[in-house]
Parts: sequence; C-alpha cells; structure tokens
Amino acid sequence: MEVHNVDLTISAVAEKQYPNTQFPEIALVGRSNVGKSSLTNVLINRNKFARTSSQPGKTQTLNFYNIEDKLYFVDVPGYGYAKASKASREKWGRMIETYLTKREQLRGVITLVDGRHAPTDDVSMHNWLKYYNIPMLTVATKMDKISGGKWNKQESLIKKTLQLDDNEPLILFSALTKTGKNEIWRWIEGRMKR
Ligand SMILES: Nc1nc2c(ncn2[C@@H]2O[C@H](COP(=O)(O)OP(=O)(O)OP(=O)(O)O)[C@@H](O)[C@H]2O)c(=O)[nH]1
Ligand SMILES: [Mg+2]
Repeated sequence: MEVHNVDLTISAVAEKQYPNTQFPEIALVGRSNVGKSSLTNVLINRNKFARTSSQPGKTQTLNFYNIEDKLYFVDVPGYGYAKASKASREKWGRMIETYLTKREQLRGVITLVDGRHAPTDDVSMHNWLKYYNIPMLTVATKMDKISGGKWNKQESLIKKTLQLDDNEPLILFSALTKTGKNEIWRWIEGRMKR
C-alpha cells in the first residue's frame, strides 16, 4: 500500500479506549527493543513517526496507528524487559492478552525476532499465538547487522527454534536497508482481504 496519511489515533491502556471502528488491525509484537516501532516507521514511510529508542521499554501502551482510514497498525509494548517490575509485567500481560484474544478487528500479528540470535522468549509468544489460532507473520529484523553469507544459516536457525512449518511465513527484514518491506506489505494486504 502507498501510505501518505497516518495518524496516531490513541495510545490505549484499556479496552474502552480502543478505536471504535471496523478497520482491520495488524499488531506488532516482540521483545523489547527488537524493532517494532522501527518496522512501523518503515511500513508507513516515516522516519520518526512511531517513537523508537535504544533503551528497551520505550513503547508502554497499545498505540493504534490509523493508516489511510483503511487499517490500523497496533504497536504493542515489548516483552522480556528485564528492568520492568513484576507488577508492571503482570499489567502488561493482561493488557496484551485482552487485546490479542478479544479484539474482533485483529486480522493478524507480526511477531518480530532479532535476526542475529536464536529466539528465546519468542518461542512461548509464538506458541501462545498459535494456540489461539491468530494468523501470524514472523519477521527477523536487524538483518543489516549480519553478513549476507550467514542469512541462510540464521533463517534455518530461527525456523527450527520456533518450529515453523512450511506454511508459516518468515521474512528477513532490516529497518536500515528496508529489505523485506514489500513482502511484509503483501502479507498485510492479504490479511486485510479476509
Ligand atoms: N541496525 C538496525 N537497528 C535497528 C533495526 N530496527 C531497530 N533498530 C534499532 O533498535 C533499537 C530499538 O528499536 P525500536 O523500534 O524502538 O524497538 P521496539 O521493539 O519498538 O522497542 P520497545 O518499544 O522498547 O518495545 C533502536 O535503537 C533502533 O534504531 C534494524 O533493522 N537495524
Ligand atoms: Mg517501540
């Protein structure tokens, strides 16, 4: 999709704040600092629209980005942030679980993993989404930090660790070079038609 108009409709912490529209929604989930907000910016052709940070834990709310009055991207706060208190982790868990399991407009989830490492906490998130039958696209990001010759090996490692079947898509991505961007958009557009 050619994106010109984007607007942050709401940073929600509770269900009653979710936008009252029927646009399809695509959520971005993954560990803190993995690059969810950066991916959002690439998809909407903006450098700094969604706030990013080298400090993990930047995004703390469910941020609903209205894309051309056709679709929402929902930037979800990252998990696995070591410094977060137990109470805030529990609050996070409830907020995400409510959104991901109850939201009818949700058409799919993009799960981001760091392309440089074998996934860790990501495995349980992946299994959880699978259990709830939520359509999922896995995106391995920060691929610019890996030399081209190692991409295949990393791809296999990620597939193996997450136990991805052949029909479960994995896209290699970099917010720096924007490689993978069009493929990700194709998946999103496919989900919007359903
Ligand atoms: N080299 C490189 N750096 C990236 C890439 N994607 C994100 N980063 C950097 O990684 C850091 C975290 O990115 P964010 O997009 O803020 O991560 P996030 O997942 O939104 O983090 P939280 O909001 O804390 O959950 C920032 O310093 C980004 O510039 C990428 O593809 N390549
Ligand atoms: Mg973020």
